[in-house]
Amino acid sequence: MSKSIKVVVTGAAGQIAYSLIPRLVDGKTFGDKIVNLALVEIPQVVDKLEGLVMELEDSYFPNMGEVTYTDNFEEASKDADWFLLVGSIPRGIVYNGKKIEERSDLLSINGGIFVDQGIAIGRYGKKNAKILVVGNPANTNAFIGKHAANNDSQLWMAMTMLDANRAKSILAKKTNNNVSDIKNMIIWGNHSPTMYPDSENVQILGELGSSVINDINWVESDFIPKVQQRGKAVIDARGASSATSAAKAAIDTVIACENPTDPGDCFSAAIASDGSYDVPKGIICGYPLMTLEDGSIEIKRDISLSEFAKNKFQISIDELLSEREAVKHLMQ
Ligand code: NAX
Repeated sequence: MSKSIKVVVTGAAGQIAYSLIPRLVDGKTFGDKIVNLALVEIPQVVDKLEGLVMELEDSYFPNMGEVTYTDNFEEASKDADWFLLVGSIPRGIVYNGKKIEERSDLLSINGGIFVDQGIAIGRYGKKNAKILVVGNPANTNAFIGKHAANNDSQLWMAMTMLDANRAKSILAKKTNNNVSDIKNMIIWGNHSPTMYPDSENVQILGELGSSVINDINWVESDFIPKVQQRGKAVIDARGASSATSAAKAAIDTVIACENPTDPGDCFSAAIASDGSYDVPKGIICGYPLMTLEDGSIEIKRDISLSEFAKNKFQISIDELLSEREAVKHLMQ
């Protein structure tokens, strides 16, 4: 009999989740494992999930196990292997009578949510649970959640795979290659407009990006800002934020964690710094990661950063430190 796995998804009635959830049970993301889903929403919209569950049933996914939905995160957390934390309060909405426009307000409100979710995950999630935070501000939400969980055997990540996929797509076009020819794509720092997408250490058909591209003006004035601002460009064009590409990136992250990384490659996600690359310990920072044969996930440590790269990366580290400062009242 196939093994089973339990996956919790928050924000399950939102637009990313609508693309994401079917792919969790399609028999590809978790191989032949039976996937039990626990879908979580806020009380105001949780009933809508009945419709999603009906659609999942009607789709007939052979690998779909039990599907439950709830507004009770603690209940959903019990013995879960994976947590995809997509739900968060977006900028621009009115929350408790106030329009949420400042990043500091966003940090504070979502931070509060992640304290409670972190406590539940630490207490009720599996010992080796993996947590991927998608809801923004993703790195700092993960930082708060990890602190609240207080369970170091679990792995907290914030999603930067979408940024890596965007960067690969731009580099593939620039160099007339396939996206699959681009490896070792690293997003350093914060999932925000300060992120540093690394065009120097990327491998294009096995050659270092620094020698293939060799056009610092294009890198600085075109490539980096395009990756940093791609989310906004999608919003401007679509009238809504990235959804299907964000769902694909979350799936790519799960697959990258569930399977050993090919030698010479890495994948992008933000995890707690252990001091690697001189990043202050504890902040959730975008790094090059590898999944080893035993399933453990490690930072790839042999990347060399140019002075140009170090300067760009430092801007994002400084932003993460200022976000940490803004939420210190939540770190009891
Ligand atoms: P939607 O507004 O469509 O859906 C979010 C859902 O989360 C809503 O249904 C809401 O009711 C629910 N929710 C809010 N608080 C919750 C809580 N405490 N527990 C459970 N559910 C809760 O947003 P969507 O487009 O799906 O985006 C979700 C999040 O992803 C946003 O924060 C967005 O900024 C973030 N993104 C992150 C990306 C990344 O690369 N890390 C890229 C895409 C996206 O912008």
